[in-house]
This record gives sequence, structure tokens and C-alpha cells, in this order.
Amino acid sequence: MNGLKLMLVLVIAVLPWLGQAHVGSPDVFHDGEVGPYPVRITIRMPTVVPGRAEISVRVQGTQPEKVFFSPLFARTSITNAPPPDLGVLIEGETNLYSGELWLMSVGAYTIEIKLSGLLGTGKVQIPVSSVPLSQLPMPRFLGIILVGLGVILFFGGVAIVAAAARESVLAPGGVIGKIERRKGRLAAGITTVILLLGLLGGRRWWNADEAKFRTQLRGGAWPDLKAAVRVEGTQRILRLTLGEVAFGSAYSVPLIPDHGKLLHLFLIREGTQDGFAHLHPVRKGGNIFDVALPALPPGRYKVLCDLTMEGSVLSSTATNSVEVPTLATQATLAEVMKPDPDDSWAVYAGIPVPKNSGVAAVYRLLDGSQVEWKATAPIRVRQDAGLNFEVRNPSGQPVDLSPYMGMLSHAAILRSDGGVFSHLHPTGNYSMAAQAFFDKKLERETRTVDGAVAPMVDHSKMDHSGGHAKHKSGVSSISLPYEFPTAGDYRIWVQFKVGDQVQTAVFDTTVAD
Ligand SMILES: [Cu+2]
Repeated sequence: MNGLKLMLVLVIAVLPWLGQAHVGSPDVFHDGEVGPYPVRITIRMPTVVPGRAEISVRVQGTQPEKVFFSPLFARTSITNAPPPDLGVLIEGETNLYSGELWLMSVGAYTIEIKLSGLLGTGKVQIPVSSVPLSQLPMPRFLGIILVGLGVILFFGGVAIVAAAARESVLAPGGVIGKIERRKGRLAAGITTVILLLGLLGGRRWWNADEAKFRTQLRGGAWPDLKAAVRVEGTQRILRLTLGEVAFGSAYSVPLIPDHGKLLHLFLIREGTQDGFAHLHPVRKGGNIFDVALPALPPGRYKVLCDLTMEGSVLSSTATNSVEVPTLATQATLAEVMKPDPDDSWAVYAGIPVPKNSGVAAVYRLLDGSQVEWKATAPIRVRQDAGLNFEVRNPSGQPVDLSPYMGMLSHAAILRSDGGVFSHLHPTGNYSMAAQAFFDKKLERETRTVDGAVAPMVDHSKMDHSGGHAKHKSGVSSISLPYEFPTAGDYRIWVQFKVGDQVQTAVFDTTVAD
């Protein structure tokens, strides 16, 4: 009966999903103006495929009349998109709309949120990745029940066919003779063979299906990543090899650039966590990427590499760790590799990292300026993390922040055991590259034959910021929409630009259940 049991094994993926630029932090958040309406959008990703995404939209200020949600799969044309669902105003709330959407396939989706009302309409695309994280074994009791039912079905089927062959043409009250018995036994034998063949075929089908499912699993970070540092002249060059196991070394993974960079790499010194870098490796052919390391202290570093794949539009984080050697000064040698102008790093050994525990926490940068994480209520799992920061110059005056790679801030969050990593922006924690892809796809597909935009999707009235906060001058505060997925100790790196200098503030916090 082992074959039968195997055939009946159920694959239940009930752990959180992976797929955004993160590890272990599946929910998606967005802050921003959708048309004339400032909103906070939360998408709770389903735990199975197919599964339902739970969407909630909180509107600040003037209320729209209607809120619509619709999902669009990356490989489906907008003309085949399902009609949008109407969001429901939550009872007892004045500005919180919610709804559920089915995500049927494994792959990338965009969830379109559309608001309409007296002030006009607006819509935004929030990319999500629908990928199961883990395969759980079938519970033992369920296996026993299913095997029991299978046995009853098997022998029941054989008995029915045997009885039919034996007695179906027998007159009422007739006696079963030798011939009838033989017919019955023959039918039972043939049925047993057919059912066994069916079971065997079923087992093969199931195993093939399970193997396919396993290839879609994203057990944490993905794809595999090799990392090694070599010293060349005055520089330490980090070489990354992406997806050697997942794609093979011959296949060059096509990637969608995010702010013009194929990879966004974070290096975090292990243990002390007192060295941090946000770098942009350059493709050197195939799946090999190189980047010149900045003046980080030597040691072992966690490597976290955000990417968005072309084709599937899935975004993910590949991780590993790497030993960074000491750099012997050879100042006479020329630079081998020019660093990317947007590369940034921070070394803060000896600078105390403030901890947010209900009262405001202040991080002091080397130049004397201060970053305050405004006081929050104790931070709890799956509740607003209150990531609101204010940047002041050494004399305590608010400073004017400049955009850093198109955003007011880039932030990274890491749980102390490395099990949760997320890359945040003031607009949200999804892949900007995937959002840009979907914006372009929709614009292309909603054009009519003569190149004009179809009136039903008038883009002139749509928010075209592409998720980028329109840069306002005189902004000194940063808000990042986020909810911690699990309890634990977290470190947060908040990056921003003042003038042409990228700064990194560091905070700790403990998140309770
Ligand atoms: Cu970023």
C-alpha cells in the first residue's frame, strides 16, 4: 500500500511566501498618493497556490466613492484580465477598505488598486510574487485515513465488478453456478490489474507533479549565490556567481534593472553588525558579477542580493556570506574597477546604536547630525512598525534631504539571526523594477491600434509617479511603511542623502508577538 499512500500524499504549503526583495517577510506595503488620494495599502500574501491575497486600503483625507482591486498575471494580457473586485468599507471604519483576490498561478502578479470619487480617479500597480516557500509533509493521521479510504475503494471496486460479472445476467432467485463463479473471478482479476496499473500511473503522475512543485519552492533566499573576495591592486573585488545550481552555469539570467542597476547588494558584517554597504555589482559575463569593495573593516559579511528576473518578473533575494580580507596598502597601483557612484557604506564601530523602546531613539552621525526614530508604541508583529525618522543638522535644524537613487530613503531590516531581511523605501517594500515592468506592460497593452490611449484607461488622469515619491524640497522626515513579520531583535539601516553625501543611520529594536 506504500504506492497508494505515496499517490495520495498531499502537498500543503502553509508557510509564508517568499518573492519580494526580502527573506521571510512576505506581506507587501505601499504608502503614497493614488491619484488625489493618499493611501496606505497592505497586501497579506496567501499561504498556498492558488490562494487568496487579502488587501486593505486605508485612505487619508477626502474619501473616494469606490475602491477597486484586480490582479494581473505577468504573462497575461490586460485584455484578458478579470473584472475588478469592489473593495468593501470595513464596518465601524470610515476610511478602511478591504477585499480578497485569488492568485491562481505561481509567478509574478501586479495587484491594481484603483480609487475613484469626486476628486477624480487614480490607480497604482503593486507587484507581488506568488511563490510557495515550503513543502510540508502530510500529517500522519490524514495519511492513515486516506490509505484506509483508498483500500475500501480498491476492494469495493473489485467486488462490484466481480459481482456484476457473476450475477448481473442471473434470473431473480437463480443459483450461482460454476461458470458464473469463474466469470466473477476472471472479472475480479482483470479489474485488479487495471486498478493496479491505474495506481502505478497515478503515482508516476504525482511524483512528476511533486518534482515540478519542488522546482518552484523558494525555501528562504533564492537563487543560489557564490561569493568570494580577491585583492587586485589597491582594491578588494567581490565576485558573485548567481544561480549556478538553479540555472546552470551556461545560462545567463536576464534581469530587470532597478534604478539602472541589475543587482542591489547589501553587505552586513556578521556578529558585531558594525559594517554595512549598499553596492551595485556589474555583470562580467554569464552570471558573474563583480563589485569593488569600499573601506569596510575585514571580517565575515552577510551577502544579501536583491534582483528581479526578466520573463517571470519574480523578484527575490539571494544570500550567502563572504570573508573580506584586510587590504594591504599599495597606494601606487591604479584602480582596477571604478565603484558605482551610488555605492554607499557605513562603518560605525564604537558609535552606539540606539534602541527604540517606546521613547525616541537618536543616532548621531560622525559629522554631528542626528537622526531621530520618533517614539512609537511598543512594536508588535504584523502591526505598523512606526518607522518614522527625522534628520537634523548638528545645530538641531531639520535638513533638506536629496533623493538617493530616485527615493527619499533606502532602508534595510535584518533580524538578528538573519532569518528576516527586507529592503524598504518610503513607497513600500516591493520591487521597483517589477513595478516599472508592470507600468510599462499596461501602458503598452492599453494602447489602441493607432497608438492612442484607450479612453477607458485614460492615463492622463493616472498617477504616473511609478511609485517614486515626487521629490519635494525641504523634506527632512522619512516614513517607511512596514510591519515586522515575526518577533525578535532587529537592526535597521536607514539611508538618505544630504547634498551629495549618502548617510546611514542605524537602530535596534525588539519586536514582540
Ligand atoms: Cu532601495
